[in-house]
Amino acid sequence: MRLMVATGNRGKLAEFAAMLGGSGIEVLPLPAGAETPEETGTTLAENALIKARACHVAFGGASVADDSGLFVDALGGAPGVRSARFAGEDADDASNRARLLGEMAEVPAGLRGAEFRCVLCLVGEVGEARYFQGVVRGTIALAERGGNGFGYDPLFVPDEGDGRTFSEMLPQEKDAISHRGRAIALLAAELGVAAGGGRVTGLDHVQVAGPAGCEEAMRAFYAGLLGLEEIPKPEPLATRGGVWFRLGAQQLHVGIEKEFSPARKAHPGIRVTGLASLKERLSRAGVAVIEDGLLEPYGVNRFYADDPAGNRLEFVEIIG
Ligand code: ITT
Repeated sequence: MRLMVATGNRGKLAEFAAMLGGSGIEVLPLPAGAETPEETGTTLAENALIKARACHVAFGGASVADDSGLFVDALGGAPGVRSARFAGEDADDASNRARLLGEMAEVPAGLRGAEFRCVLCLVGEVGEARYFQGVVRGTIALAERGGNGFGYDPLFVPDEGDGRTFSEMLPQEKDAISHRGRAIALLAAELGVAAGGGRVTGLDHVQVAGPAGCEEAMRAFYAGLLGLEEIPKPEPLATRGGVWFRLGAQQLHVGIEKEFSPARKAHPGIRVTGLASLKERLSRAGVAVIEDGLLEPYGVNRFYADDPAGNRLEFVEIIG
């Protein structure tokens, strides 16, 4: 599949290429000389649609656009949708950062919270639009640090990190937790590919169990991250809690237990192709991967990871 990324921002394009390259999706930049349209929307989603739609109309085929911004608590959510033009119509990354530092000069350490938000809009072959979102929380540093990334990266310290700014991280470290990385992972799942390659083809089985209230986290993990298709609850079980997914010819039931005991961990086996890239994708999303490697003499390559409810999953690649 070919996917044109409707952006004039080289930093964004590099992140799309890094995450989707090798997945079987051919990531194309805008043709030389092509420009993105004026962003007249008032929300990230409206602007993402404007850019993706214009690209689809001009060049045909599937197009994706990203609209993103930095929302700073102490500035009432500014610069937000106007992040690219924070320092004025001729702003560039350096002048935007300088203005942000200026506005934050008097704001004490405990009140420097902020978040990056990203909305991707995918306009498919026949013109239908689908949206994917990602958010990352953090704080605004007192001074710029680091040389990687782009935009506000030298000033953004993610809460899930170790105190480094995005610019001090390796690109793959940023992608694993960033607003765009999260949105691209959801896009990849929707397209049926692992961000980084591979496709979940089917599972053997089975019932896993989680504590009350974990449904959304389990859905985000199984549907969002693994890309499994959620299906309606089977009729006789319509009143029972939980979420169902298709597993090849069978079904996976993620049950919600009132008195969940982590000691009752399930151990479902999940057959995949592209095991290495799935492992990479899970690692990028912060899911601990427990290495096991190639088990002779069966010729079975496998690894284990824990889902949000603590169920240990076995991912298996049958070779040959
Ligand atoms: P396109 O519209 O051509 O995609 P743009 O840079 O104008 O590129 P936006 O309109 O979405 O993109 O504006 C996003 C602003 O937020 C821009 O100033 C970016 O530098 C900044 N930004 C978005 N994602 C970022 C990230 O991952 N790291 C740092 N800054 C980011």
